Amino acid sequence: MPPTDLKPLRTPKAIAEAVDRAVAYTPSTDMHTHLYTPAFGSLLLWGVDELVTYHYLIAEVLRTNRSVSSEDYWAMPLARRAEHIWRVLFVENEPISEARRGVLTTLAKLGITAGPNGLAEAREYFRDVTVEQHVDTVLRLSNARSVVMTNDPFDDAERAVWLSEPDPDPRFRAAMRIDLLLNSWEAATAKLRAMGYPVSPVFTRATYAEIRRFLDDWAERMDPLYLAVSLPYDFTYPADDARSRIIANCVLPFCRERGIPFAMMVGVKRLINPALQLAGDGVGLWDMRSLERLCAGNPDVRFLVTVLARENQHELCVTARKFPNLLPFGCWWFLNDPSLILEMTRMRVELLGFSFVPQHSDARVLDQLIYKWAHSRALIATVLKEKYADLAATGWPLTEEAIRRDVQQLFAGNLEAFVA
Ligand code: HDL
Ligand code: ZN
Repeated sequence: MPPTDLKPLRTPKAIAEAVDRAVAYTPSTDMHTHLYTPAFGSLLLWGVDELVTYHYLIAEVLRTNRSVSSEDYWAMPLARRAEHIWRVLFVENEPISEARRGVLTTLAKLGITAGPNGLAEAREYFRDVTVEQHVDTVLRLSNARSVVMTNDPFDDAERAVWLSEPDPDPRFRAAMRIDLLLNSWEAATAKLRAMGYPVSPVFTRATYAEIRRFLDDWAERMDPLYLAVSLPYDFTYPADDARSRIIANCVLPFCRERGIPFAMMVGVKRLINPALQLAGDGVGLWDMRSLERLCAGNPDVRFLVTVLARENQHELCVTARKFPNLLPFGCWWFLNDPSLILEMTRMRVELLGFSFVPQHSDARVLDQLIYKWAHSRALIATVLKEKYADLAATGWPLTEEAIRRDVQQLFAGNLEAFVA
């Protein structure tokens, strides 16, 4: 980073150049991904065949070439699935969508010239690359300082790795994910009992204690930055259901006593087309009065929240203005598109200043960090240039030092402070 100039930046051009420098140089903390350290083996997805068969692209290929059904698609081995997607979505049709452009951005930054032969060339590139080398390459190209995983103690494969006490990699931090506990209590009781936590489907004091013991044991093992859950669009709190009982009697006390935030990702309409499997989820509007009640009723608990419906974004910003213990984050899933990232980031700066986390990658495949951060950095820079130019137009003495401080806050500082 060149020495910053404390001379006020007066022209849009000078401001834009300072923003580009700060955004390019500032390392990010990626607060939500589905990545793992190499110690987790095949749980960490990487390489071009995984990149090309990302579930976003499965949804697109099935509608673009309807002659191949989802059953036909899933019957193919991975390599054939990748070739099918490449042919339909990149060769026979322009790779114009965000998920397709992302693949090409990643290949280009890896030095693989993207063209109709890109899949074959990329396979050649990956032939003698080790996963450890690739983690270093991808984190460097993404300028990601650290990556937060999604760690599910109910997942048998992942639990086995944790129990083997894998070597930690300080660049990868844990987040404890409890979807089964909060969204499928019946199934969770069976798993908890099998893990040695004798809970009963009926909520007794003993059952609450066993759920807490489970959360404490796994927090000791994982040292999570936060406790996370994906909740459906019709999530209501409080309600006369298992989810509300567990949140009130276990989750909120756990977060309060352990001093970590509760991260709620709300708005999924699970499997509106089951045939698409991971690609089959839809989106729904959330009645955010539940968020108001949670934030108002628990001022000593910090909430990280991202919502899936575009139509919920303005209310999330307004609610965050009312509750300092609420930190909005990211342009999640169906919102991770240029037109919506620009709209949401402008709204958030206008209503929240810099007191939010503008983006997370949600990367499922290691290589995606490259494009998800390249695309978002450019978009966040676009908004910052507009807003700083508006600020400078008031005569305010804007400096590059201030811009660097603000960008560090957005890309890492806000989250690190909120989880500390
Ligand atoms: O629940 C989640 O964490 C979501 O991000 C889902 O994993 C979703 O399938 C996804 O990958 N979105 O990007
Ligand atoms: Zn996710």
